[in-house]
Amino acid sequence: MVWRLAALLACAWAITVPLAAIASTPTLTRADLRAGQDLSGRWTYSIDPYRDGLAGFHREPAGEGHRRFDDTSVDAVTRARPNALYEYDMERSPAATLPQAWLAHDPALRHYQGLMWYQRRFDAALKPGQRAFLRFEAVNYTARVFVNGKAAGEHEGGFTPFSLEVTDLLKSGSNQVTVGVDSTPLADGVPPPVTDWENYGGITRPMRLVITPTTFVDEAWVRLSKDGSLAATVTLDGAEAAGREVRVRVPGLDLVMSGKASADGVAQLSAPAPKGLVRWSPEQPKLYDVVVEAGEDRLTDRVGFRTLEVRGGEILLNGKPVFLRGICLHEEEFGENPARTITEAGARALLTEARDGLNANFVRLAHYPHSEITTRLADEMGLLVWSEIPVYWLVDFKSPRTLALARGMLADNIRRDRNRASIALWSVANETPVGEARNAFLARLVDDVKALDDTRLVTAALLSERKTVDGHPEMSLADPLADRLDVLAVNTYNGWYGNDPLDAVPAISWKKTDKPLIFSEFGADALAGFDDPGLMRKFSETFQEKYYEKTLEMAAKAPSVRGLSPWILKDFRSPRRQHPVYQQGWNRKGLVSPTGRRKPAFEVLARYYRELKARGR
Ligand code: GCB
Repeated sequence: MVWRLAALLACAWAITVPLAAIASTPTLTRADLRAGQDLSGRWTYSIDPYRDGLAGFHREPAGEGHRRFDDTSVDAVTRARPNALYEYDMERSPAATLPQAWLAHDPALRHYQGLMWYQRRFDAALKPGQRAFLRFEAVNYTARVFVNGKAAGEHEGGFTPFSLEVTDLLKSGSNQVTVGVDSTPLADGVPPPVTDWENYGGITRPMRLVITPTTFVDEAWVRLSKDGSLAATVTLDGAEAAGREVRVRVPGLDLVMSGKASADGVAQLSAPAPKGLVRWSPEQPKLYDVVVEAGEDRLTDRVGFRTLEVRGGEILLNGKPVFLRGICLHEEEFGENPARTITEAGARALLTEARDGLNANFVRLAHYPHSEITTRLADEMGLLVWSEIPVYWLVDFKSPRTLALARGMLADNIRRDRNRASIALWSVANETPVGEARNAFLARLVDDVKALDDTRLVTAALLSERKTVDGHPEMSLADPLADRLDVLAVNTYNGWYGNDPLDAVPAISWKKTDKPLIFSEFGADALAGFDDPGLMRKFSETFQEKYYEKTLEMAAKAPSVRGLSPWILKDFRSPRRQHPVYQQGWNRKGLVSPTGRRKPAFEVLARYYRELKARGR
C-alpha cells in the first residue's frame, strides 16, 4: 500500500494513517525485464532508534543536522560552515550490499528492531517523454523513500512490491535516494507483532529504477480461461491509455490477440486456445514467451497455461485429479546466518531439495508472499505453489485499517503473480480463531480473490476441533469460512503439541468434508545430529522420524485429504524458540538443518511421496 508522504511529514511523525482500500499502483510486473537500472549493491546505513531523522524530541519537524534524507554532503557543509552541527553523516556511514536484512550487516544489529536509514547515489538521464519509477520488491516493514531530499512516498508491508513515480524528482546526472526502513511491528499491522519467525528488518529484495514511456503496459495478465480460450487483461498507465491499441503475441503458438483499451486504460483480449498448446504441469512445466505491445512500450514475460478446478472432492489440474505432495517453506536461504537474501541460486537450492529430494510437486510458501525469484523458479521447475498473505494468528480483525492493509497486500500479491502458472492456491489466512469480526474480515478477502483471479483456488489454513467418538479422537472442521473456500486446509500437530502419544496418532480419525482437504502443516522439532535412543525424547531425530511415520499413517486414512505440506523443509530462525540446548533461536521442525543436513524424517517423507508418485498420485 503506497501513499504520498508530503502531508505526513509536515505534521512530523505519524505511522498509523487511516487508509483507503487501495493496492499499490502501478504494479510494474516483471520489473526485472523492463528498461532501467538495478539499484542493488552498495548502500550506506545508519540506525536511528529514536527516529531523530523524522522528528525532534518535542515532536517538531526534524531540523538541519538530523534529516538523514537531506541532499547534502555533511563533510562539505561542515567545512564551509564549521559551526554547523550534524549528528549523522550518511556518506561516511558504514556500507552494506543490498538486498540483505540488516542483521547480517553487523553482529551488533542482530536484534535491532526500529528505524534504519539507507542511502546511495545513482546516475540518471531521462529523455523527454520518459517516466521514472523506483520499484522495491520488498522492504520490511515500513518504507519512507526520498529522492534528492524530497519525499517520494511511503509503503507499509514487508512482502509485496511497490513503485513510486520519481519523474519530477530526478535530476540529470547524479541523484541521491534515501530510504527509512522501520521494522517495528504494529499492533494493527499485517502480520501482527507476535509470530513464529524472524522479523528480518531491511531492504530484503531487489530494487530498481524503471524507465517507461509516458504511457506504458503496467500489467498483462495472460491465462487459459475456464472456457478453454486464451485471455489477456492488459492494464495501461499514462495519459494516452484510453483507446490505445494493444497487441499480445505468443510466438510459440503463432498467436496474436489485439484490441483497444477502454476509457480506463484496460484491454480485454481473447482467442481460442491453439490446438498445439502444451499445458503447464509439474511433469512438463512448459512456458511460452509472451510479448505485449502498446504504443512505444513492449513488455515480455514467460507464461504457462493450465486449468485448475475442484470437482467432487478432487483438485483437478488440466482436468485430471492431482494429489499435492508438498512441503512448507519460509523465505530463508540455507546457511548458518541467513539474511533473507534470496538469489536465484539460493531459491533453486531450496526448491530442488523439495522437488528432487522429497519428490514433491507442491510448495506452501508460508506465511507471506515470497520473492518474485522463487515463484518464477517454481514455474520453471514445475512446482505447484500455495501463496499466502500474512494474516496470521491474531491480526486486529476489528480494525478497518488492518483490513485495508490486508486487502492491499492481497491485491498486490495477486497482481504481481497471476501470470505464474505454478500458483494454484491463494491463501487468505493462517490459524485465525473463529469469531464474528474475523469471519467478516476473511470473507472480504475471499471475495477479493474471486474478483481478482478466477483461474485459481482460494484456501486458508484453518483450526480444527476435536471430539471423542467411540473412544477415539475425531478431528473435524467447524469454521464458517469453509463454505466460501474452494480447498480446505488444516494445520495438525497431534503427537507434538498436546498429549497424544505417538503410537495413538494413527487411530485419530478425520471427519469427511465435502471439499478437498490439505494438511497444510504438521511437524515436530528435531536438532540435527541429536539422538537419545533409549528415551525417544522430543527434539531427537528419532522422535521426529517416528512422528512422521505415525502422522502419515493418520493422513493416509483421512478420507478428504488431497494434499500435504508438512512443516517445514528447513529449520528457520524464530525468536520465540529459546530452548538453550535444542533450539537456540531456531524452530527446529525442518527436515533439514539450517545448512541443509538431512534429518532421518526427510527420508520418511521422501519415501511416502515416491510411492504416491509411483501410483500416479
Ligand atoms: C503453526 C504455525 C507456524 C508455526 C508452527 C510451529 O501452526 O502456522 O507458523 O511455526 O505451527 O512450529 O509451531
